[in-house]
Amino acid sequence: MLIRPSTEILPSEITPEGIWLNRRQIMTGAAAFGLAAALPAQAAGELAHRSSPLSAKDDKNSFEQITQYNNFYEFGTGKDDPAKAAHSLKTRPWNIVIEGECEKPQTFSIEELLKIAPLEERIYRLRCVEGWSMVIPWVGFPLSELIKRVNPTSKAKYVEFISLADKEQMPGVNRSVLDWPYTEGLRMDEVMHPLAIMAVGLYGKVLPNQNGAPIRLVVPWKYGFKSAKSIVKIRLTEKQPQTSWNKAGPNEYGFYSNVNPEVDHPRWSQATERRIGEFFKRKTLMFNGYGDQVAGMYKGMDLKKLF
Ligand SMILES: Nc1nc2c(c(=O)[nH]1)N[C@H]1C(S)=C(S)[C@@H](COP(=O)(O)O)O[C@H]1N2
Ligand SMILES: [Mo]
Repeated sequence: MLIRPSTEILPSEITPEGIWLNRRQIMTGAAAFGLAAALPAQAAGELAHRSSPLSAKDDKNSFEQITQYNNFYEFGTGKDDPAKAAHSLKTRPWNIVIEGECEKPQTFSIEELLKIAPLEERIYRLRCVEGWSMVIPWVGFPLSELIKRVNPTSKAKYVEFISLADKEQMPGVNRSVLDWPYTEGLRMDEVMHPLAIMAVGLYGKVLPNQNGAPIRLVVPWKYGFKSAKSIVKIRLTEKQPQTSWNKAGPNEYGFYSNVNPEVDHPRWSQATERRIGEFFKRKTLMFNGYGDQVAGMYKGMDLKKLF
């Protein structure tokens, strides 16, 4: 067995499950030689968390599926590009600046963000607008808990989420496939909904870079593209913010983007989906199956027009 000194083990190597297990073996080996103290326990990437009654009962996709089949255009447009390229993302130091319509605009370090509220495992379905879906055991905390900290003013009607766009770390940002930085937006009631979370991990461990490390949004009743990755800025606004996908295709990607099997994408049907790992297609559920909890927010709205 090859035992490397701990300084040679990069954080980017720790995240994929196989490598983490490998590292555990390394630690066992190191302990046998009395070297365990040189390896901080935290480096294993485990996140203390509790379970949540808001988790879906669906079978989870595997760690491998969740971390090898991604959309993260900052690292390329291929499904396997993020897993190959996202090692160059530096996740420390990391801050989220919160500004705009709030009484207490402020900057939160990732260390502070990890302590906003107790971390919970939330097993959620993710439905990509392209027609595939997965079930992912996120670790995170309610987005509402973060937004409450800045005391939104009465003018705060929407919230804009802005991802990192650094050409040095993100090769895909050199190509103008989207108007960088990647931005998304939600209405204030959506932001405060208990299902909306900021995820910092999955499968009980720190978020792999390709899944939006160190912190990303997850809004399970909307198409996957609303769940912006690697967020560096949050802006509370009076007017509905622009979003990258809406700018790229205004008649294809609306502001709301609620999962809706009855409203087709102009180029394909949204009635069915393929769960990654399954052969037969499934019927897509209204609001991705979260209708009991979220439909009330859209009462009286024409969801064909406000898609
Ligand atoms: N910054 C950023 N966030 C992003 C994307 C992206 O390209 N850039 N892709 C979105 C899309 S289309 C989907 S389906 C989900 C995929 O999340 P996952 O790779 O963790 O499953 O991330 C979303 N968040
Ligand atoms: Mo997506």
